[in-house]
Amino acid sequence: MNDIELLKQMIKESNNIVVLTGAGVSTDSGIKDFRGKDGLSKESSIPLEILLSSDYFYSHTEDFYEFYKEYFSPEKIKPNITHKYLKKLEDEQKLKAIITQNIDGLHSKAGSKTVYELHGTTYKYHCIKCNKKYDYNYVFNCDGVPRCSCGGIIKPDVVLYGEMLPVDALENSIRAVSNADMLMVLGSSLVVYPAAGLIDYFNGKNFVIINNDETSYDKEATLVIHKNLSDVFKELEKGE
Ligand code: CNA
Repeated sequence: MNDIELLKQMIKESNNIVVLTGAGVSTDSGIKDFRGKDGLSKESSIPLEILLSSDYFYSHTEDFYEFYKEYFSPEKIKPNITHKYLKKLEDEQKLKAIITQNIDGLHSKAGSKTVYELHGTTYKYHCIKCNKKYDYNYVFNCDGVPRCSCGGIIKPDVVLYGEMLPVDALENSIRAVSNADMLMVLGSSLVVYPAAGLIDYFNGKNFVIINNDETSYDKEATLVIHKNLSDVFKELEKGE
């Protein structure tokens, strides 16, 4: 049996699949990842852990937004075959939850319903002074730093480096992984915690990692596929 046939077999025998996704699921939608071969960390002169930190947001708000708006514009981006395949698995009631480190909203755009966004979303914003809510249209149509009607600075509902993860999303994720019979980790370098640590809660049968590069969790997985995600899901679809 080759890798794809094995993966197909695992999906077939599982009824409580949970998927943890990272930036690699969205590279084929045109959004660069951080640590892959064409990742943004190679282009940026300032480390991303600083550029996207809470400290930097408050101390260099203009520079923060200049980078953020160029890189995270949600316009025109569309779900790719991986997002769509996961939506189909949910419709078939095999997949119970997607836990994502991504902030691009593409799983929801693909129609997936149970999505835990551990690092928040580029679609939602709030004023740091009065907490009034804003959407991305408002923020991306403002020049420079977006301001609230009260004069306060508007901040993305994204978890920046140095900030806590949303408690609900984290608790729901732990519960989902603990109950899963299959865990798939897709397109993540698994170096960002606590997201990567969720794997430790898995007690089920099949633990699958699909990623271009090696990860430090590869040796713990039942199946590791070092291939492009779109190619893998195209092959899965072809065989149906
Ligand atoms: P990462 O550290 O950039 O790792 C991505 C991994 O995916 C790398 O190991 C790549 O080799 C692999 N990869 C890239 N493209 C593919 C592909 N097509 N097929 C298979 N493998 C691929 O990203 P992580 O998600 O692990 O790191 C977590 C950070 C990155 C989170 O805080 C995210 O918010 C943040 N991030 C999010 C986005 C987004 O929302 N789309 C984009 C970039 C970074």
